[in-house]
Amino acid sequence: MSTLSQWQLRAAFAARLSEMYGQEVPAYTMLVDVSREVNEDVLRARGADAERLGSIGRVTAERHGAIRVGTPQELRQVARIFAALGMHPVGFYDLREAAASAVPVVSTAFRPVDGEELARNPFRVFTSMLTPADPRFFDPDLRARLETFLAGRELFPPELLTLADRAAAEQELSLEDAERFLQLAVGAFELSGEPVDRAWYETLERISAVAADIGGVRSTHINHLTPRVLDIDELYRRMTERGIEMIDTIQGPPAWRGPDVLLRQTSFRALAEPRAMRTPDGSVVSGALRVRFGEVEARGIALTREGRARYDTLLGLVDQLSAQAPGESRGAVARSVWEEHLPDTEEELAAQGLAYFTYQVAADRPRDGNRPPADIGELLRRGWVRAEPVVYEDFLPRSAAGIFQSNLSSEGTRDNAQEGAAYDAEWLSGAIGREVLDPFALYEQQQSRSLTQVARALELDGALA
Ligand code: OOG
Ligand code: NI
Repeated sequence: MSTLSQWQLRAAFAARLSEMYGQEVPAYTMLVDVSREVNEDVLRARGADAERLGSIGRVTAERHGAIRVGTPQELRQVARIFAALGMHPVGFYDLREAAASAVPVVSTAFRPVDGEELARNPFRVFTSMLTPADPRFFDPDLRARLETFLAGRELFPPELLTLADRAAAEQELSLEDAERFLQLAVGAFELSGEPVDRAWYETLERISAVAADIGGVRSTHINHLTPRVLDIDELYRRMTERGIEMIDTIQGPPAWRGPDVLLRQTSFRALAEPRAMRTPDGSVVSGALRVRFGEVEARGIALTREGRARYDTLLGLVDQLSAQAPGESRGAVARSVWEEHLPDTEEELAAQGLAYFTYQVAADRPRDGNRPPADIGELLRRGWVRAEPVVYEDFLPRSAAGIFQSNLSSEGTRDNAQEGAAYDAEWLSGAIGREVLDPFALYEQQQSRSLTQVARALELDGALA
């Protein structure tokens, strides 16, 4: 092997980032170990069923990272690095209003988009960009200072970007270039030893801890790296038993009897990390910052637009009912809402068009000489085809905001009397210089391609829908 392909670069980058982050944040290593133990136990207990949403190999290696940058230019550079790894921007998340605390960012996720690439290595990175132009957080003077500060820093060395462009253009790198690229790329996300200007950092911190983490320093760093677990309730119990103080909830859908859908996540605050600080008189003292955290997630089936609308409505209903019954746990309220309003089998989720599946002709389909029915529901019922759930590969804005918020020590400030700066997926596409893809369209495509193949294999005239 004399070259590394893009997926091999992606897998190597994820593995090296994980090794680096484990050295920086030891609690991460514990989280990865406990996740692996839980996954092995679930596999033993549930057998093949445990792999319904991904092979154990994929799930064990699976991580998402989170990074935060300051400007559209920095975001464009990040996009070039991820393009080298076969990762594309998917989804637009506006977290500025999704949290009670000040989280002045808009985000997207870089990830592989086609099924084969996802199966090889699904590494994804939730990427947030600061919004200095939003007057609810930054007055004109602070905005100007912040923009000047950001314009004067360089997060990614030119050599890294050149190698990234080469990998994207040629879809591979020589071993030597790959080694250099990986070193530079991992290095760009390492915590810097350069002293932090304490007065500047604190000025931003008064507005938002997230703003200080992004715009208060001259470098960037990985904020967290999240393993995937097959039983997040059990993981939560085991981490708590080990003395790790988790945030008080698991975000996203509740634990319930039906299929896992979308994404459930929980986290804990990492320890304060020593950072050199430069004081106003120019001397360097040792200080500490507590900005990084540990997070873990369980993934479920991707919901269609209708399914997602149902999910959002149910969350609202859970809020309302929990407010009316303060004595009851939110989890219990959510479970009963779910049981009342969401079908509890994959078959019904598919039949009602609430979730995405891919379809294959069954190897043991009936061979009685009859023509297959031209209806997907009938084909499933009569054993002609099988359905496989499509895994949710994206994020949830409300959960993301909840995770940001629960790990902040101060609320910061947001002046709601001001009109917020407008951002949307189209704006972000323009800023990045690449189209921000619509996650629903990607899942839909996966499903409809499989239906086309089934129709062809069974020689059905019309299209299946
Ligand atoms: C990103 C927070 C969101 C998730 O998994 O929803 C996130 C950040 O803290 O930078 O990572
Ligand atoms: Ni995360």
